[in-house]
Amino acid sequence: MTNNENPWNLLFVICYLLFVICYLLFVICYLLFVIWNLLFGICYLEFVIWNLLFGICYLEFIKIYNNKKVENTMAFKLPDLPYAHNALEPHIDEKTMQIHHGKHHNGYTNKLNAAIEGSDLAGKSIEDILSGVSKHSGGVRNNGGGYYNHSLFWSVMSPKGGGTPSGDLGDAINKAFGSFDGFKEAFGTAAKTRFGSGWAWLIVKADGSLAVTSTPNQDNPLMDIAEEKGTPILGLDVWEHAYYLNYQNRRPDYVGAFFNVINWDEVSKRYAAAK
Ligand code: MN3
Repeated sequence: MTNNENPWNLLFVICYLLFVICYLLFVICYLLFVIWNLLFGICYLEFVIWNLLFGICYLEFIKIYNNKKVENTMAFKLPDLPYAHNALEPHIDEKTMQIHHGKHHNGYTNKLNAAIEGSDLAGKSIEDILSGVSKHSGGVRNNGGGYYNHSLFWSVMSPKGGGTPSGDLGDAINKAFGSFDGFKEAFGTAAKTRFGSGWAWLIVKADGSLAVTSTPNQDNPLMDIAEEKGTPILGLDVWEHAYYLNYQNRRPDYVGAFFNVINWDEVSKRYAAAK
Protein backbone atom coordinates (compact mmCIF):
# COMPACT_ATOMS: atom_id res chain seq x y z
CA MET A 1 0.00 0.00 0.00
CA THR A 2 1.15 3.50 -0.74
CA ASN A 3 0.21 6.73 0.96
CA ASN A 4 -1.27 7.97 -2.30
CA GLU A 5 -3.95 5.30 -2.34
CA ASN A 6 -5.40 6.11 1.11
CA PRO A 7 -7.31 9.36 0.34
CA TRP A 8 -9.05 7.72 -2.61
CA ASN A 9 -9.97 4.73 -0.61
CA LEU A 10 -11.25 6.94 2.17
CA LEU A 11 -13.20 9.08 -0.30
CA PHE A 12 -14.64 5.98 -1.83
CA VAL A 13 -15.69 4.63 1.58
CA ILE A 14 -17.28 7.99 2.50
CA CYS A 15 -19.12 8.13 -0.83
CA TYR A 16 -20.24 4.61 -0.42
CA LEU A 17 -21.51 5.26 3.12
CA LEU A 18 -23.28 8.40 1.95
CA PHE A 19 -24.83 6.40 -0.82
CA VAL A 20 -25.99 3.70 1.64
CA ILE A 21 -27.42 6.35 3.99
CA CYS A 22 -29.23 8.00 1.08
CA TYR A 23 -30.49 4.66 -0.03
CA LEU A 24 -31.72 3.80 3.49
CA LEU A 25 -33.41 7.21 3.76
CA PHE A 26 -35.00 6.55 0.42
CA VAL A 27 -36.23 3.12 1.57
CA ILE A 28 -37.59 4.62 4.81
CA CYS A 29 -39.35 7.35 2.84
CA TYR A 30 -40.71 4.80 0.47
CA LEU A 31 -42.00 2.62 3.35
CA LEU A 32 -43.58 5.68 4.98
CA PHE A 33 -45.16 6.49 1.65
CA VAL A 34 -46.52 2.91 1.36
CA ILE A 35 -47.84 2.99 4.96
CA TRP A 36 -49.40 6.39 4.34
CA ASN A 37 -51.08 5.09 1.20
CA LEU A 38 -52.37 2.02 3.04
CA LEU A 39 -53.78 4.25 5.78
CA PHE A 40 -55.30 6.48 3.15
CA GLY A 41 -56.72 3.43 1.37
CA ILE A 42 -58.24 2.13 4.61
CA CYS A 43 -59.67 5.57 5.34
CA TYR A 44 -61.05 5.73 1.84
CA LEU A 45 -62.67 2.29 2.16
CA GLU A 46 -64.11 3.35 5.53
CA PHE A 47 -65.48 6.43 3.85
CA VAL A 48 -67.06 4.37 1.06
CA ILE A 49 -68.58 1.88 3.55
CA TRP A 50 -69.88 4.73 5.68
CA ASN A 51 -71.51 6.31 2.66
CA LEU A 52 -73.11 3.03 1.61
CA LEU A 53 -74.49 2.50 5.13
CA PHE A 54 -75.77 6.05 5.21
CA GLY A 55 -77.38 5.56 1.79
CA ILE A 56 -79.09 2.34 2.92
CA CYS A 57 -80.34 4.01 6.12
CA TYR A 58 -81.61 6.93 4.09
CA LEU A 59 -83.50 4.65 1.67
CA GLU A 60 -85.01 2.72 4.61
CA PHE A 61 -86.03 5.98 6.22
CA ILE A 62 -87.71 7.16 3.01
CA LYS A 63 -89.54 3.81 2.73
CA ILE A 64 -90.77 3.93 6.36
CA TYR A 65 -91.73 7.58 5.98
CA ASN A 66 -93.76 6.89 2.83
CA ASN A 67 -95.48 3.88 4.43
CA LYS A 68 -96.31 6.00 7.46
CA LYS A 69 -97.74 8.67 5.18
CA VAL A 70 -99.84 6.04 3.38
CA GLU A 71 -101.06 4.70 6.72
CA ASN A 72 -101.88 8.13 8.10
CA THR A 73 -103.75 9.39 5.08
CA MET A 74 -105.37 6.27 3.74
CA ALA A 75 -106.42 3.83 6.44
CA PHE A 76 -110.06 3.84 7.50
CA LYS A 77 -110.69 4.72 11.13
CA LEU A 78 -113.41 3.46 13.45
CA PRO A 79 -115.59 6.53 14.04
CA ASP A 80 -116.38 7.44 17.65
CA LEU A 81 -119.96 6.90 18.78
CA PRO A 82 -121.67 10.32 18.80
CA TYR A 83 -123.24 9.47 22.21
CA ALA A 84 -122.58 7.26 25.24
CA HIS A 85 -123.01 3.48 24.98
CA ASN A 86 -126.05 3.61 27.27
CA ALA A 87 -127.58 6.72 25.67
CA LEU A 88 -130.07 4.80 23.51
CA GLU A 89 -131.50 2.77 26.42
CA PRO A 90 -134.06 1.32 26.88
CA HIS A 91 -134.42 0.88 23.10
CA ILE A 92 -130.88 -0.37 22.49
CA ASP A 93 -128.95 -1.58 25.54
CA GLU A 94 -125.47 -0.54 26.64
CA LYS A 95 -123.85 -3.99 26.37
CA THR A 96 -125.09 -4.44 22.80
CA MET A 97 -123.72 -1.02 21.84
CA GLN A 98 -120.33 -1.78 23.44
CA ILE A 99 -119.93 -5.07 21.59
CA HIS A 100 -121.50 -3.85 18.36
CA HIS A 101 -119.32 -0.75 18.06
CA GLY A 102 -116.16 -1.87 19.89
CA LYS A 103 -115.94 -5.43 18.54
CA HIS A 104 -118.04 -5.85 15.37
CA HIS A 105 -117.54 -2.44 13.74
CA ASN A 106 -113.93 -2.30 14.89
CA GLY A 107 -113.37 -5.74 13.34
CA TYR A 108 -114.83 -4.72 9.98
CA THR A 109 -112.66 -1.58 9.99
CA ASN A 110 -109.42 -3.45 10.72
CA LYS A 111 -110.17 -6.22 8.22
CA LEU A 112 -111.07 -3.68 5.52
CA ASN A 113 -107.73 -1.93 6.07
CA ALA A 114 -105.90 -5.26 5.91
CA ALA A 115 -107.77 -6.23 2.73
CA ILE A 116 -106.86 -3.05 0.83
CA GLU A 117 -103.36 -2.45 2.23
CA GLY A 118 -100.86 -2.06 -0.59
CA SER A 119 -103.54 -2.47 -3.28
CA ASP A 120 -104.77 0.20 -5.66
CA LEU A 121 -107.85 0.57 -3.42
CA ALA A 122 -105.73 2.13 -0.65
CA GLY A 123 -106.49 5.84 -0.58
CA LYS A 124 -109.84 5.57 -2.35
CA SER A 125 -113.03 6.70 -0.61
CA ILE A 126 -115.30 3.99 0.80
CA GLU A 127 -118.03 5.08 -1.63
CA ASP A 128 -115.64 4.58 -4.58
CA ILE A 129 -114.63 1.15 -3.32
CA LEU A 130 -118.23 0.00 -2.79
CA SER A 131 -119.48 1.28 -6.15
CA GLY A 132 -117.07 -1.13 -7.91
CA VAL A 133 -117.24 -3.89 -5.32
CA SER A 134 -118.04 -6.64 -7.87
CA LYS A 135 -114.41 -6.36 -9.05
CA HIS A 136 -112.95 -6.82 -5.55
CA SER A 137 -112.52 -9.69 -3.10
CA GLY A 138 -115.18 -11.01 -0.74
CA GLY A 139 -113.16 -9.51 2.10
CA VAL A 140 -113.46 -6.03 0.62
CA ARG A 141 -117.20 -6.52 0.00
CA ASN A 142 -118.00 -7.81 3.51
CA ASN A 143 -115.71 -5.57 5.52
CA GLY A 144 -116.09 -2.47 3.32
CA GLY A 145 -119.85 -2.86 3.63
CA GLY A 146 -119.58 -3.47 7.37
CA TYR A 147 -117.40 -0.39 7.79
CA TYR A 148 -119.73 1.89 5.81
CA ASN A 149 -123.05 0.51 7.07
CA HIS A 150 -122.23 0.83 10.77
CA SER A 151 -120.69 4.30 10.31
CA LEU A 152 -124.04 5.40 8.85
CA PHE A 153 -126.05 3.45 11.44
CA TRP A 154 -124.55 5.23 14.51
CA SER A 155 -125.08 8.62 12.91
CA VAL A 156 -128.79 8.13 12.14
CA MET A 157 -129.61 7.34 15.78
CA SER A 158 -129.76 9.74 18.71
CA PRO A 159 -130.96 9.69 22.32
CA LYS A 160 -133.04 12.74 21.26
CA GLY A 161 -134.35 10.90 18.18
CA GLY A 162 -137.77 9.61 17.25
CA GLY A 163 -140.83 11.52 16.10
CA THR A 164 -141.48 12.27 12.46
CA PRO A 165 -139.40 14.07 9.82
CA SER A 166 -140.48 17.51 8.61
CA GLY A 167 -139.47 19.82 5.75
CA ASP A 168 -138.31 18.48 2.39
CA LEU A 169 -137.72 14.98 3.72
CA GLY A 170 -141.18 14.81 5.32
CA ASP A 171 -142.72 15.91 2.00
CA ALA A 172 -140.69 13.39 0.01
CA ILE A 173 -141.68 10.56 2.39
CA ASN A 174 -145.37 11.49 2.08
CA LYS A 175 -144.98 11.58 -1.70
CA ALA A 176 -143.26 8.21 -1.94
CA PHE A 177 -145.21 6.26 0.73
CA GLY A 178 -148.51 8.17 1.05
CA SER A 179 -147.82 9.09 4.69
CA PHE A 180 -145.28 8.63 7.46
CA ASP A 181 -147.20 5.55 8.59
CA GLY A 182 -146.95 4.21 5.05
CA PHE A 183 -143.16 4.63 5.23
CA LYS A 184 -143.02 3.03 8.68
CA GLU A 185 -144.94 0.05 7.37
CA ALA A 186 -142.72 -0.38 4.30
CA PHE A 187 -139.45 0.05 6.24
CA GLY A 188 -140.62 -2.23 9.07
CA THR A 189 -141.62 -4.93 6.59
CA ALA A 190 -138.24 -4.73 4.84
CA ALA A 191 -136.46 -5.06 8.19
CA LYS A 192 -138.62 -7.89 9.53
CA THR A 193 -138.67 -9.96 6.33
CA ARG A 194 -134.96 -9.77 5.47
CA PHE A 195 -134.06 -13.43 5.85
CA GLY A 196 -131.00 -14.10 7.98
CA SER A 197 -128.57 -11.22 8.43
CA GLY A 198 -128.77 -7.92 6.61
CA TRP A 199 -129.98 -4.36 6.53
CA ALA A 200 -133.12 -2.34 5.79
CA TRP A 201 -132.62 0.97 3.97
CA LEU A 202 -134.28 4.21 3.00
CA ILE A 203 -132.49 5.31 -0.17
CA VAL A 204 -132.44 8.19 -2.62
CA LYS A 205 -132.54 6.76 -6.13
CA ALA A 206 -130.76 8.22 -9.16
CA ASP A 207 -133.92 10.18 -10.12
CA GLY A 208 -134.06 11.77 -6.64
CA SER A 209 -137.06 9.77 -5.42
CA LEU A 210 -137.15 7.76 -2.19
CA ALA A 211 -137.44 3.99 -1.87
CA VAL A 212 -137.24 1.34 0.83
CA THR A 213 -135.07 -1.69 0.17
CA SER A 214 -133.05 -4.32 2.00
CA THR A 215 -129.74 -6.10 1.41
CA PRO A 216 -128.22 -9.34 2.73
CA ASN A 217 -125.13 -9.62 4.94
CA GLN A 218 -123.07 -6.38 4.81
CA ASP A 219 -124.14 -5.42 1.29
CA ASN A 220 -125.72 -2.01 0.74
CA PRO A 221 -127.41 -0.04 -2.07
CA LEU A 222 -124.16 1.77 -3.01
CA MET A 223 -122.74 -1.51 -4.30
CA ASP A 224 -122.85 -2.27 -8.01
CA ILE A 225 -124.13 -5.76 -7.12
CA ALA A 226 -127.20 -4.40 -5.23
CA GLU A 227 -130.61 -5.29 -6.69
CA GLU A 228 -131.87 -1.76 -6.04
CA LYS A 229 -129.24 0.96 -6.11
CA GLY A 230 -129.25 4.38 -4.50
CA THR A 231 -127.72 6.50 -1.75
CA PRO A 232 -128.68 5.22 1.72
CA ILE A 233 -129.88 7.96 4.07
CA LEU A 234 -131.26 5.67 6.81
CA GLY A 235 -130.20 2.13 7.63
CA LEU A 236 -131.19 -0.47 10.21
CA ASP A 237 -128.92 -3.37 11.13
CA VAL A 238 -131.03 -6.53 11.51
CA TRP A 239 -128.15 -8.93 12.25
CA GLU A 240 -128.87 -10.81 15.47
CA HIS A 241 -125.75 -9.23 17.02
CA ALA A 242 -127.63 -5.89 16.82
CA TYR A 243 -130.50 -6.94 19.11
CA TYR A 244 -130.21 -10.46 20.50
CA LEU A 245 -129.03 -9.57 24.05
CA ASN A 246 -132.09 -7.38 24.67
CA TYR A 247 -134.72 -8.80 22.32
CA GLN A 248 -133.57 -12.41 21.69
CA ASN A 249 -135.63 -13.66 18.74
CA ARG A 250 -138.09 -10.74 18.81
CA ARG A 251 -136.78 -8.80 15.81
CA PRO A 252 -140.11 -6.96 15.29
CA ASP A 253 -139.84 -5.44 18.81
CA TYR A 254 -136.33 -4.20 18.00
CA VAL A 255 -137.52 -2.75 14.68
CA GLY A 256 -140.38 -0.97 16.45
CA ALA A 257 -138.00 0.42 19.10
CA PHE A 258 -135.64 1.75 16.41
CA PHE A 259 -138.26 4.35 15.43
CA ASN A 260 -137.84 5.91 18.91
CA VAL A 261 -134.16 6.71 18.27
CA ILE A 262 -134.06 7.73 14.58
CA ASN A 263 -132.15 11.01 14.22
CA TRP A 264 -134.31 12.69 11.57
CA ASP A 265 -132.09 15.80 11.50
CA GLU A 266 -129.19 13.65 10.30
CA VAL A 267 -131.38 11.74 7.83
CA SER A 268 -132.64 15.10 6.46
CA LYS A 269 -129.04 16.28 5.98
CA ARG A 270 -128.19 13.10 4.12
CA TYR A 271 -131.32 13.49 2.01
CA ALA A 272 -130.41 17.08 1.07
CA ALA A 273 -126.88 15.99 0.09
CA ALA A 274 -128.05 12.98 -1.94
CA LYS A 275 -131.07 14.23 -3.90
MN1 MN3 B 1 -123.89 -4.94 12.91
